[in-house]
Formats: sequence, structure tokens, C-alpha cells
Amino acid sequence: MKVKKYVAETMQDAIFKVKADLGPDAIILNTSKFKTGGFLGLFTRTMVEVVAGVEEKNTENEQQNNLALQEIVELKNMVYEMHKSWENDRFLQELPEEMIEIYKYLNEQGVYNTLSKEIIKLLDKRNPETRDELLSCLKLILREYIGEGQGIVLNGQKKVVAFVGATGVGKTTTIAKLAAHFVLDEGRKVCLITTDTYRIAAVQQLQTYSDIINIPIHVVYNEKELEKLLNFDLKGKYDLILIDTAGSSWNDRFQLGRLKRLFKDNLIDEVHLILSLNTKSHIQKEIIEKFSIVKPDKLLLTKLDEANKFGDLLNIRNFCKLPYSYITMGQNVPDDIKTADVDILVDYLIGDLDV
Ligand SMILES: Nc1nc2c(ncn2[C@@H]2O[C@H](COP(=O)(O)OP(=O)(O)OP(=O)(O)O)[C@@H](O)[C@H]2O)c(=O)[nH]1
Ligand SMILES: [Mg+2]
Repeated sequence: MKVKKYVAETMQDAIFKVKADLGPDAIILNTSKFKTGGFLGLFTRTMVEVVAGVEEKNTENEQQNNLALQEIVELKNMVYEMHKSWENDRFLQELPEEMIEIYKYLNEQGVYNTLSKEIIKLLDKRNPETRDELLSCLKLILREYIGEGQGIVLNGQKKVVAFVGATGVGKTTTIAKLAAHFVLDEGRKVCLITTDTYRIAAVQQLQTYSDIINIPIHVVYNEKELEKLLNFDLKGKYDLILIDTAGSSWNDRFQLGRLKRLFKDNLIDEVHLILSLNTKSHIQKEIIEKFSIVKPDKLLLTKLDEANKFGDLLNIRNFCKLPYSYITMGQNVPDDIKTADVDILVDYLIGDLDV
């Protein structure tokens, strides 16, 4: 029991103090009066002293309840895991050996378990009879999940395309690769804009590429300058304008807010959200959610050369249906980039599958 002493001028005040401090369950253990103050026995005041206590049973109970709840949650999780593994075993038992191999392979590639199962079920339904049939059915299913890649298609149109993404995913390098491709392979008039004015080196980095490819570059500091460039100074002069942006952490609301303001006037035809494939799946999900603020049209995947698993090519589909535009697989400008051809992506995913 928690016991405390309260002093007040009246019993009522003392009890009020007790209740306020110990709550309605408090009990009075002792009361007494005493005199205080005054001079030579005059002007003294009579005070009331109350000793009250409250059972600490409640907090102990609360702790016990919390412990019990925690145990229940742990037990529930255990049952769920057991059920999952039992279901898994049953699921596997009913499958032919080659399908089990494929299922395991997809799991090793980091494909979400539910997604692997879904794919195996679809495969099983198609009832392939030979090994070749099995592989081509699997490829067809994966193709459907991954979807056709959609690079930048000009078809006589002039386009403004912006690239956004987390810090260091390869935005600037990818823009240089694309600029070189459109200038050298397609003979287009290309111009670069950078809004990445936070790091001095960032402008310099793009400037170096623009010098090598021999195309103009503009640096803009705010949305007004961007609007002026796109609406007046550069309007109609280039087949393709590529916009680089400052990398922002997906938690950086300031940078994301700035991006949103930059893009608000519908001056941009396509926004590509760049994702590095060496980032963990659950973080990809967060990044896609955070960057949805700038309404990306396509996803561009970088650093495939650094990834050792390719399950995310499918996992990303679970939370985002935007088409893949390009993939990059190295630091070399301009070579290490390809349109996100669905067959190439399927090969990345099941290239060394042997059933
Ligand atoms: N291995 C590999 N490295 C790449 C690839 N693309 C870019 N990089 C490297 O990744 C690093 C960062 O590239 P940047 O292009 O500066 O990335 P960014 O997104 O512009 O970075 P910030 O502007 O700082 O946000 C550089 O060292 C690039 O060479 C790729 O496909 N594979
Ligand atoms: Mg950059």
C-alpha cells in the first residue's frame, strides 16, 4: 500500500487533497489535529492531518495484465507461424517436384511468400506436361506480373521528363545515360535542367556530362524559374528536356514538399521515380508511398548489377502498378542502361533456374 500524509486547514480540504492525489480508492488511515503558528499562544491555527493510503494492487494488476496480453500475442504469433509452416508443408506436399523447386527458387530470390504461392498455383492450373512447357508457362506468368516496360517514347512529340528518388539512387548518372542515348543514338535535341542546388558538386556533376555530350544545362532555384524556363525560354526548342532533382530521404518532408511545389504546374510530361534494386523491399514500399506526393508515372530501376536477388521485380508489383521504364546495371555512361524490357527482367529473375 502506498501511504501519504496530507495537511490542510479543514478536514474537507484534506480529503479533497487525498482524493486528488491518490484517487477515489484511497482510504483514510488516521486523522489528527494540531496547532500551528501564532505568538505566545495567540493567533494559532488549527490544522488537520490526514494519513491516507491506496492499494497498489491496480498497477500490479495492470502489469500482470500486460504480461498476460504479451504472452497471448506471442502465442497467437506462434500459432500463426505454425499454421503457416503447416499450410506450407501441405501446399508443398500436393505439388510435383519441379514446382517445389520453382517455389523454393522464387523464395530464395526474395519473392514474398504469398506471391510465390500465387504464381505456383497459377502454374499448377495451367498443367504443363514437359519441362519446357513448365518453363514457358512460368515465364508467361512472370511477364504478366512484371508488365511491359515503357521507356520515353517521343513519336514526334516534345517531352519534359523529370527524375525523382531517394539520395544516391543514380538519378544524375541515369539522366546522363539517357541524354547521351537520345542525342547520339536518336539524334534528338536534348536539354538538361537541374533543380539540385543543395550541393555544389551536384550541379558540377551534371555540367560535366552536359559538356561531354555537348548539350545545354540550366540551373533553377525555385518553381518560378522552372516555370519561366519551361513556359518561355525553352518552350518548343528541344525534343526532350530532362530534369534532375535533389535526392531526398523518403522521410524528408521539406525536400518532398519542395519537389511537389516544383512539379505543380503540369509542365512536366513524365515523372520517373528511381528505385535502386539494392534497397530492401519494405523500404522500397515506403519510398513509393512517400514519393506518391509527386505523382510518378513510371518506375526506373537502378543498380541491378549490385543486386544479388531479383524478387523485388515482382514484390514492387504488390504495392505499385506503375510500369517500369528503364533499368541500369552499372556506372558506365552511356552504356549501362536498357529499356525495361519484360523479357530481360524475367531473365534477371529466373535466369539461372534449373528445373
Ligand atoms: N553499380 C551501379 N552504380 C550506379 C548505377 N547508377 C548510378 N550508380 C552510381 O551510384 C552513385 C550515385 O549516383 P548519382 O547519379 O550521383 O545518384 P543521385 O541519385 O543523383 O544522387 P543524389 O543527387 O546525391 O541524390 C554514383 O557513384 C554512380 O556512379 C548503377 O546502375 N549501378
Ligand atoms: Mg544527383
